[in-house]
Amino acid sequence: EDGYELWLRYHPLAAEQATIYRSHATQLIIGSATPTQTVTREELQRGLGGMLGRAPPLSDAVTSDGAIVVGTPASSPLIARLRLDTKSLGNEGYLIRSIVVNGRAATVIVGNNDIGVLYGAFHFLRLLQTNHPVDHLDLHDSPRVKVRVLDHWDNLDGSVERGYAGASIWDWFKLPDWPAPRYTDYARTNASIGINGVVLNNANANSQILTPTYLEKVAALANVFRPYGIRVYLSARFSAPIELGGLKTADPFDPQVQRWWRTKADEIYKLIPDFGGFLVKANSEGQPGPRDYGRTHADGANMLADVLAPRGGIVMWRTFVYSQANPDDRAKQAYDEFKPLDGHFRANVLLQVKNGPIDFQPREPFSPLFGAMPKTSLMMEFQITKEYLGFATHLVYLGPLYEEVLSADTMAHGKGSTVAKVIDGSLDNHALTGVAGDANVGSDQNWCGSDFNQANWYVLGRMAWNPTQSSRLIAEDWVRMTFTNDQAFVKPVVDMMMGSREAAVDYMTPLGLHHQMGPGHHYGPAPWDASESEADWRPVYYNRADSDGIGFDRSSTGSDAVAQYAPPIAAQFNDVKQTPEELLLWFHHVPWDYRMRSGQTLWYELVAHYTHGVDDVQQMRETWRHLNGYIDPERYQQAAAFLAIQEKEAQWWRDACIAYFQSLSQRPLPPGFSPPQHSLKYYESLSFRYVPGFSSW
Ligand code: BDP
Repeated sequence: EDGYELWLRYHPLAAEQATIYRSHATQLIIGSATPTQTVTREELQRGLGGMLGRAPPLSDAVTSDGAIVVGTPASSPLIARLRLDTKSLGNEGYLIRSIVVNGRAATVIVGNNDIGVLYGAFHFLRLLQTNHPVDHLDLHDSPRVKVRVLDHWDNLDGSVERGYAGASIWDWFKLPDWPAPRYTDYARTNASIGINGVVLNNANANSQILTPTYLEKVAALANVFRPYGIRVYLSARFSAPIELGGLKTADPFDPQVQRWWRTKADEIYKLIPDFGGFLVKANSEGQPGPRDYGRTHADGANMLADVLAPRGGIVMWRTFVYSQANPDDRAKQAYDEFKPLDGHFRANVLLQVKNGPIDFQPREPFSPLFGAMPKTSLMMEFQITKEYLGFATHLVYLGPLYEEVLSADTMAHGKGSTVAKVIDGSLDNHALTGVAGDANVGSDQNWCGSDFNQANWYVLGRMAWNPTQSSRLIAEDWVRMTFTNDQAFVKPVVDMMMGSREAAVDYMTPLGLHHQMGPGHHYGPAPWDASESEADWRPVYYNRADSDGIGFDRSSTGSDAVAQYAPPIAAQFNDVKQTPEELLLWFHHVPWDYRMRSGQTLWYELVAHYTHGVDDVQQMRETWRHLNGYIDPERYQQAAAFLAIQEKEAQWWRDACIAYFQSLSQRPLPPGFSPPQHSLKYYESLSFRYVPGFSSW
């Protein structure tokens, strides 16, 4: 067991269960006239064959009870005759129903299009994988979000920015002639959770990807992905007309620049007729952009959007901008820059907004852009790779983080204006909607650097499909599919996963602290660090700790970032007493002796939270220790070893942070809490030269 099969393992089911299911899988009626139909058939044969011991024989007609009938009304006269109501399913939806066909009990998996049918087939397989009864099925589902993409931060040299699962899975050197089988497995995996787009290259883009040599390689990947309903997108470097076209400018208003992009788009669409479009990181962290020419982000995005619109392409334009010339408060800058542009973007532009105002911290409040740009389509950007959450070795299930953000109420149109409704377009009636996840996939045999990290890929796909789903139920599906259906294993593991994110918040950045990680590589604690060249890359900029207290004053007496939220939320965050304590130090600078709701001081609670985080990880290890024997030794032992690393590093985080903050608070440790294992000097002296995912050495 090396984790390669992810959640699509299809291992033999327990004998009793398999016997029941076999009577519901006696024959398979499915076309193979299109590539998508063919891969759907193959997946069902593989899945049913694996789980039941043999795949049901293919048939043209329903002749026995237990038939499975799969397809679209347009491609199957048999399905057309059933006159199922498929209107509500849209382009990508499906229904799965137990009905009588030709006097025989059958299960039908039907969509309006082949891709919906493929999604339905994966859902049906999941029912078996999770031991769900299949005799009275009446399911239908369709995605609530249109563009569901993975953003790869993969560089052309094979490195992956913030990648903790080995090198890039794209072997550019061997493409286009060698489309490795792994690409097909990648596509199957994505389709199984409804991902329908892939941005192949890093948002910090190299314009080489737009050269004919690379576009041929991109086209080869697109050919592999197409049957699985997956479009390719590319990160475009805004200055490509200069670098590749020899122009003197990349000014979006320059006719030559516009012509260059039009010709480039023609070239791309000739090779890849269903090319999805561009992702652009502009005027952010040194990337070129329209601001270099005195133009706005809307000017830049619209120029590219106009080029792509005739071919159905879109632009995903990132709002992750902060100017280092303006260190007032980085948290305010995306809003300041983009909010005034509301209503200025073309219909085929999606603004890609990170979930919080800073940068994928263990906990952030939702970005104030959600709800603030009603005339613009905003898509969500979540990070799947755990840059700030312990890399590959910490067990942190991100479902609760995603759920917390999506269920947050922006109050933009009164109560119930959740972030999920901004994202699925229902709040302001947007048809173009999207969710992106910054991928955690690499060339490691287990794809994600650890088996538990696979759950984060899984939950991203499921929540992109339906942003109101429960992360606990998704975790349960994942555990059953990935490990076992044994309830004695499933329950404690799901509980452990659900608590894991809060544990990481506690041992890293409790009570609203943020960005306390080591400079540059973001590995380990460094709350004292002021070595970075830019103020807003320094942990001390964010914690503002001194002898009086700790926290970033973003209230009206400070940076006033709170004013970017809708009035009721702004009022809540502005008031130290009403601010949820989990975000206290995000919004307020608070004295060490400040009285918390528990009646204890802030200093006490800070120490208690750090300690609690470590205790939680110890508890996770304990839970895992009791589960030896339920799963294969290979995956069991790796998780056990990684939990040991996590415990060691949680302790390091706690001790280093307490040592530093104690040097400022000058308070004794509250009774009952053990002192840091080493001196502050020791923690400060640690340095890490070679850390994965960070190549700027
Ligand atoms: C930060 C990463 C950096 C990325 C940047 C981005 O530290 O490596 O390039 O975000 O999203 O999280 O563009």
